[in-house]
Amino acid sequence: MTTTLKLEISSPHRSNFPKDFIWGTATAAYQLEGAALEDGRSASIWDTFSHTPGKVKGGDTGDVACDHYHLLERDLDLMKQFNLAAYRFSVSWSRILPQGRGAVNAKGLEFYDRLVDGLLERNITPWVTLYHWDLPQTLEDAGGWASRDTVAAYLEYTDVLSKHLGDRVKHWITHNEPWCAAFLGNLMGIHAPGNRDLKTALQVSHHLLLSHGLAVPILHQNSVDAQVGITLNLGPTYAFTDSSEDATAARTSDGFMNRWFLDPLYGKGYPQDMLEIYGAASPVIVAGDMEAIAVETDFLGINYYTRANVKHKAGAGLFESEQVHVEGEYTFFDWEVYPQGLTDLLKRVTYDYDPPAIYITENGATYQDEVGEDGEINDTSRLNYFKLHLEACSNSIKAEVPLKGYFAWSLMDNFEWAEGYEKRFGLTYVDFTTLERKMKASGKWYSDFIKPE
Ligand code: IFM
Repeated sequence: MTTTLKLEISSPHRSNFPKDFIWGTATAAYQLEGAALEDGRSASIWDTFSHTPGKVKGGDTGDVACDHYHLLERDLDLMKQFNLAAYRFSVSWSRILPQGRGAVNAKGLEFYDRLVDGLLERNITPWVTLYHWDLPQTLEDAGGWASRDTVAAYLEYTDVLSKHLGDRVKHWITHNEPWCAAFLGNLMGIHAPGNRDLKTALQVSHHLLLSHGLAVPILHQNSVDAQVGITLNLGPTYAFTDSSEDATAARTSDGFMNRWFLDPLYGKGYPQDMLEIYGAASPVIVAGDMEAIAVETDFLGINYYTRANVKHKAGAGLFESEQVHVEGEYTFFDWEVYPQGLTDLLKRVTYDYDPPAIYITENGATYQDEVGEDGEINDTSRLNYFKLHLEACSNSIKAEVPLKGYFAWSLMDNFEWAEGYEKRFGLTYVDFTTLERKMKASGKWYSDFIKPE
């Protein structure tokens, strides 16, 4: 079913973005690559999770996904057709170090050599995310991110990968959305590894942040003149009414989603109000951890999709609050389309944390695409979603936010985690039976918009 956004569409102007603004698209290894157990790759927690009955819609797995591993050359040409200046992808840790640490898999490195070299040959700058949720299963079996040993393993992986690619890759993202890895995976149990325990989730969040902090100097050492940052999924939270109870509920929700990660990264430590709420479940912190987490970085990556409207509800969970479904436009994920939230968020992050540079490392929407009789995919809603959010970006730049680039999510439809293949976020349509790719109307518009002038 093709839906059309009713929000008033104001088209962004390319001239409102600086000449050196970076335009890209983003993907992640498990969502795209397939070849799950080929050429020495071992299972990750997402292989285990997706093969566990009942965890992913339709029993879908990333075994084949978009088969990007085998269709690499074709996909590189597609990226060129998109006029991309940059391509953000993640590396599968279990392709590089199948046991999590120790023996290095040469075939795994070769695949990323081909990807990076293919990008550079096409004048596309590679942006590498080290960890996009796919922990090698062997490390999970040994305690996963709740164990401090996994931090050491991640640093070994970082060292191996950046020594190998550091001569050609100059943009590194340590983690993608640690909130999701920690809380969706360990508190809500809807992502791998599927735990439901607050203390575990908080300890995981601390170790993810710590591993980020300790990885930054390794990346700088192995990749001279590199730009290094972390990507957070941030969502501005709005109080449903003017009442002080709703204001507190919104503040707590902001603490859970945003401040729990932003504050320590920018040297403020974990927020006191959240530590009080978490009490005995708060993470174990070793002397020196907070200083390591607050290491200076070159940029902050922000993934923005929607906002939260929150109201107080006595007795409702730990935070005594609930999300309100306000009237508005929603995507197929039931996420509100709220571009003003992006401008609000960018201004607030700039004001409160003053990062040297910000990149939107993901932004996009899922709708139920239809292939027309002429074979075209006229995804007007997604196209309008992009227009609205690019306009929000240009408004932020006018307000002096140091926004330096934008990566649309995603280059193509792919494995949307617990939602399987039902939720399509691509600028390119993928037929998951034939694996044919076809640029959607949104993709054509985006490639035209970002074309070098
Ligand atoms: O597909 C995901 C991606 O892996 C992380 N950020 C959000 C996207 C859409 O849900």
